[in-house]
Amino acid sequence: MAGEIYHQIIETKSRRKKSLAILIDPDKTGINEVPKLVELFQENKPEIILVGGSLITSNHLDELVAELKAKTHLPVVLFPGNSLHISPKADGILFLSLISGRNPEFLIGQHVNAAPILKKAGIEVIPTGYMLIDCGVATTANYMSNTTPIPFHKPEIAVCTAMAGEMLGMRMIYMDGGSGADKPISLEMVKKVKENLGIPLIIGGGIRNGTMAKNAYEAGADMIVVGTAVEKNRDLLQEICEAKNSFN
Ligand code: 1GP
Repeated sequence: MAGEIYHQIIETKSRRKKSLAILIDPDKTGINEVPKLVELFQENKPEIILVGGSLITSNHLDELVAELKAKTHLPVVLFPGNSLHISPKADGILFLSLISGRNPEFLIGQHVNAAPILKKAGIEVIPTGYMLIDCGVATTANYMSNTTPIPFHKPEIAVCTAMAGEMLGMRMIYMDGGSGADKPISLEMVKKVKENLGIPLIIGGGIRNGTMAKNAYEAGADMIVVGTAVEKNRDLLQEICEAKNSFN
């Protein structure tokens, strides 16, 4: 169950510091790119490397995780789209329950399949209330999960959903506009959720520069997740880390 990785997240939060997770999509990242990425992470250090996505068509997840682990000391944590996206080589997994949706398959179904595999693998499991927010484009996450995201201008729904997630025992809430979202989640929504939440709040989707990162942190994100922007322009990592460091 939740262990060292979660402990670090909580510890960082309790010191009022911010964290950064870089999301690596196995379909967009070859094994040969790992050394360059790791080099980049040495200068601009995220707290966590997330690996995964809603749909994975490549077959090198295990190899990618192993390579990342071999080359860096950063925790490598799975961000799975379903129970097939598990690598026992990872340090941990965001055990996502898609609480913004009403599809039992992603609330508990996939988890039943995953539980014995995770138990055997012995990797750290972090129960995470996962909330998809409509940020302007149809995302793979919405389509693959067959769920309706929370409307962009309905912070009150997000607040109640996040509160319910915490009451159900989730260890973190991850609000996600989806990979490559047109715009990030509204700062008003982030702020209102934060005001009503005791557990760490993760914000991701459509964060494309240092200002957006700063805004999300300022509104209340304990951790932000950046994928697409850094995938397209590796140099952006420095700008985003600077935004994080301005709080730390
Ligand atoms: C997607 O929150 C992550 O699930 C990251 O989104 O790729 O838009 O940064 P981006």
